[in-house]
Amino acid sequence: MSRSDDTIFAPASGTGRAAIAVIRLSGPASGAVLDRLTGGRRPPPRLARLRILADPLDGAVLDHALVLWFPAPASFTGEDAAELHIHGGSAVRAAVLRSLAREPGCRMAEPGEFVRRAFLAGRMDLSAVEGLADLIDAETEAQRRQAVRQMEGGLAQTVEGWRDRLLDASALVEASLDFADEDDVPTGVEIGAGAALASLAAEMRVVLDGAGRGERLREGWLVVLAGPPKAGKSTLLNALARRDVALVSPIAGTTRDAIEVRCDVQGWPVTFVDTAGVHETDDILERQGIARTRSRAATADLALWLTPAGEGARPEPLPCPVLPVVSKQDLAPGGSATGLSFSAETGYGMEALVDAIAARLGLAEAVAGDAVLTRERHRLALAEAVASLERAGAQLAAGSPDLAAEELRLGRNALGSITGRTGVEDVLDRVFGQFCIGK
Ligand SMILES: Nc1nc2c(ncn2[C@@H]2O[C@H](COP(=O)(O)OP(=O)(O)OP(=O)(O)O)[C@@H](O)[C@H]2O)c(=O)[nH]1
Ligand SMILES: [Mg+2]
Repeated sequence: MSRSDDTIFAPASGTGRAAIAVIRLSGPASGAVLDRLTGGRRPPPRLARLRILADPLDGAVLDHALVLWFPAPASFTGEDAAELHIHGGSAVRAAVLRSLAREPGCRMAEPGEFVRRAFLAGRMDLSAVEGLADLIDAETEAQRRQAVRQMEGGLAQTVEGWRDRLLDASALVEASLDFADEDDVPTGVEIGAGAALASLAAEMRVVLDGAGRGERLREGWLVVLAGPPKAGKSTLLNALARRDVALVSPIAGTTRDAIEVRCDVQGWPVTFVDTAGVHETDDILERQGIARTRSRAATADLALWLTPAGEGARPEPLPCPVLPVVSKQDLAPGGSATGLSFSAETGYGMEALVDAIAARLGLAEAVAGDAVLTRERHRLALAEAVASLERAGAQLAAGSPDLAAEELRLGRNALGSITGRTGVEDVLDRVFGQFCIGK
């Protein structure tokens, strides 16, 4: 890790041509750099001012920019910080970055370094940092809601509440150590602490059992489109994606490779996989494609088995739940087809199809408002904490408060690691590494 008293800078907006680009700075030299770029006209704190930015080296005008100055500690990182809202062309950006790089004590930020500084300054806990990363990555409405909740401290508040109660119970146990009598009989204090621990562990276990839901929403669902050749799988994928991603043709065996598209289904992230038609064939490429269909289905949450209207359905067994549907409804409207029928060409039945997919995946129930754990990291830490509490309870009951006290210490550390209070050095790089430069 580079020196933390460096002043760092980076573009905070995306690359490419745009109306404006934002460059942020953070660190002790931020104010001096602003003075040098603006000819001594540093704006008042937290008020945007239009300034001419000039290269301190030769006075050449770089751009006209909106400039903001955030003196410590009231900034995102808690340090002296600044923002330059410059024009969003690549040459403008490059020129301003070049000038900044020449300023003494300044260097380009590493990915996630602004957030890392905010965390180290105590401006955000680790779970809020993860919520922020998820918010930036959120592709759907449900993901955005979950990320905002976590960024605003939903998880941190729950965990800190548990940690406080655990501290109280630990204090009781530690106190009883000082008055330990010789026989191994639990005292009244220990029995009280044991009861408090049991109810706390039970509460934590409920949240732990629901852990999959939050992780699920971050990762999304996988739905395979399967069926015989020419059933209209690729046409359906294009309709779901609302763009032409897969080749469509009247020739059987058009699709050979699996094509995946991430879609937004009523706010939920669902990846649809278009696959090769499943049938007997000698074509070696097609056979590989069919093998791929089966292997994608093995990790899928659902497969739609498409049968064109008017044809007999012969769904092949697949290693995931299968929802049989009837495609090309326009070819046999009013036909006797049973089950859900749709036409990707005319749009008939498409809404009902999407509803049926959402229902089969259980999207609406997937994340109740209170899903708090969103990552494996949280789940493992909470599982460790619950296990420690349960062991501590057993040791208290067995009259070994000293062993129980040690378990409770482990439990506190495990809980603390979720918000980044304790024992997180090893996860910091992973958490901050997921940000792009400028965040
Ligand atoms: N009338 C009608 N034709 C359709 C519909 N959907 C697809 N087709 C036609 O059916 C043919 C096959 O469509 P594809 O989407 O390529 O079928 P596929 O299941 O991907 O076929 P393979 O990739 O070969 O397995 C094309 O000529 C499409 O235009 C539909 O809803 N109605
Ligand atoms: Mg196809």
